[in-house]
Amino acid sequence: MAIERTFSIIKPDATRRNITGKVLTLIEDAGLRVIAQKRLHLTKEQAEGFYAVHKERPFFGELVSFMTSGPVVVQVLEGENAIAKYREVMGATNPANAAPGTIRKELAESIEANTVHGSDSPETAPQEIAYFFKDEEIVG
Ligand code: RTP
Ligand code: MG
Repeated sequence: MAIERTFSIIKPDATRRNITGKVLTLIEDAGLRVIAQKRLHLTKEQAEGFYAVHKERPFFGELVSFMTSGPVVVQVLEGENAIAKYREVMGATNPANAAPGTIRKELAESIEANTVHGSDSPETAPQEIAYFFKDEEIVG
């Protein structure tokens, strides 16, 4: 299996509850390695740009206000099959539908305040990484 990189955001509901370490434990326990990380407070423009794919969706405005409601932690994760593996570790978008042991089942508050973001494909992962990180900030 290929070693891949994926992009992760620990969302404002997790920084507000001071549980970023619990999220990180589930990430590392799954065999994923954090090779870049920083804490940011997203601007409205950054959040709108990042989630531009959802701009026609009814929840877009609320999503942008949630994602700018507090600090986030952005990360690059590396590991075997990292993109699909992290989606598995995250669990379903709605925590009510997420499998036991997943980040969203164990830690998320709601379909919106769902604790983590992860890239959904080999096309989006490098684009999302480049949106937040310069090459020299990533130490593999
Ligand atoms: P993400 O992009 O954050 O990794 O989550 P995802 O792929 O599982 O879900 P996606 O459909 O891409 O939705 C992006 C984020 O928008 C919020 N959302 N709110 N109120 C709603 O019905 C609703 N649906 C989605 C969530 O924060 C979701 O993660
Ligand atoms: Mg998504």
